[in-house]
Amino acid sequence: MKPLHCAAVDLGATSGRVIVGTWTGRRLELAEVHRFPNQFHSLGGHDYWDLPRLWTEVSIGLREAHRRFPRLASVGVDTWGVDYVLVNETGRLVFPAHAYRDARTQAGQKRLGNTRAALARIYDATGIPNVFYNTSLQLEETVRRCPAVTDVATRCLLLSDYFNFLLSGRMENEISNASTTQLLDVHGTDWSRPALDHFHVPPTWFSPPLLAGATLGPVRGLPELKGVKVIAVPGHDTACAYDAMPAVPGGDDLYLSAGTWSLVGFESDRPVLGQEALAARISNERTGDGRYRPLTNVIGLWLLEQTLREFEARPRGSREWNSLITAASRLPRSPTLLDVTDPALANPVSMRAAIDAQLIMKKRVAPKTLAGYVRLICDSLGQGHADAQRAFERLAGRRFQRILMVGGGSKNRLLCQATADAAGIPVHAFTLEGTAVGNIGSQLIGLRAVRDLAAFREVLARQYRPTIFYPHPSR
Ligand code: LFR
Repeated sequence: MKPLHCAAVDLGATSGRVIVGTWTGRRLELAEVHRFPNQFHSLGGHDYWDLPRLWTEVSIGLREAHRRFPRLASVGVDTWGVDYVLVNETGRLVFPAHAYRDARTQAGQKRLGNTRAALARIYDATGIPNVFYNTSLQLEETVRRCPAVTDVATRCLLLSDYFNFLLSGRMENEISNASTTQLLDVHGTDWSRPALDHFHVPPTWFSPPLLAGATLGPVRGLPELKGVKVIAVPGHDTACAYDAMPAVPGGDDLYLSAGTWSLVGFESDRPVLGQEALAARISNERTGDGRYRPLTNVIGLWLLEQTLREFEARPRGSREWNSLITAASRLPRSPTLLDVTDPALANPVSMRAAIDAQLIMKKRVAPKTLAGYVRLICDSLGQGHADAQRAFERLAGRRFQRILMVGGGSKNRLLCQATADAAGIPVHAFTLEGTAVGNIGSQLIGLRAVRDLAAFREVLARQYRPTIFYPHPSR
């Protein structure tokens, strides 16, 4: 067959990239054509995304993709979850795009958390626990504080939906990202009226969610890319990362997409619900084809990224990273671990101070060196991953044989080892851009170049060899 080229636009909260996948029928070759940093900006006490800049970077990347691969067949967009825009019928922004770490949802989260009946009702309806970043809480706050927004906004698009709109002119809500909102019906594939009503969100802001794989039309937003198709891939980056797991059929694999967040979970035909699931913060998000991906969001390498900002000796390049990880690995295992579920770690002014404060509460001394913090953070995340694994095993009646790990964190051998040690099962760490690979896989399936997800994963399993970390429980 002739090689097929698909471009993945993959936007994360701290960096974005455009990657072209070339499919030969037996292998997937990746070429990163553009990468850029991303961050939110604070203004007047709130946090906002710079959307014009993101679009500029996406355009640069796609033009470059087209220059290097003139026969580019398609493009798909995935982004981090929960964040959205409010637009009018012409697609014009009518409210600034807030970043999910903005503290504006704190009051709403507390309100819901304090009403047990409502909390259980919303979890039963949506399968999503009460987390500060939920779209539901963000929209509730917007409508409460700026009620006139309901006069001007006609649609709510998750960020992946919005970029699809900018590219294709079509306004759709794709299911995997829709499922991160806490507004989707966990028992079906449409929006949850009880949840929308609870948070005072106008139901007309959403359209019935689209399954991934659908073609939205040709690119209209960038004249150079005329004829290239826009395909609705799983818009949620974590759904894409899970699609890229070289998993064996049968459900014995636990997935870990380790980046700014650690997303620990698995795939299932049914959700994991009930009081215990809520207490374990199990989030029943959806795959692009509408099945379930029960997962727990562990705070992730955000802890390390933010701690590093406070040290001048921030490693540059892989050599320096390597020596930092080696230095941390030589230290003894941390006797006291951080409580990685502590909300004080979500967006503190100083991460180091927030970590130290937790240790002081536990009557422990804070690390003196950067390597000491790295050790503490990796050990604590490893334990957080294992706690999620045990909760899934208990509540979903599964027994996982291995953990498949993708994302930036899979290059951090201390984190991989700490995870294997705490979980008691091997970690198979894949150096692969999971989110972009899953995005491309969905385009290939949409273009009918690959039969289905299982066939795609078989190719990945043959092509990518993992580094395996076996557990040493005594360490
Ligand atoms: C990862 C991710 C997580 C989501 C968090 C906020 O990039 O999408 O899955 O919980 O960001 O959107």
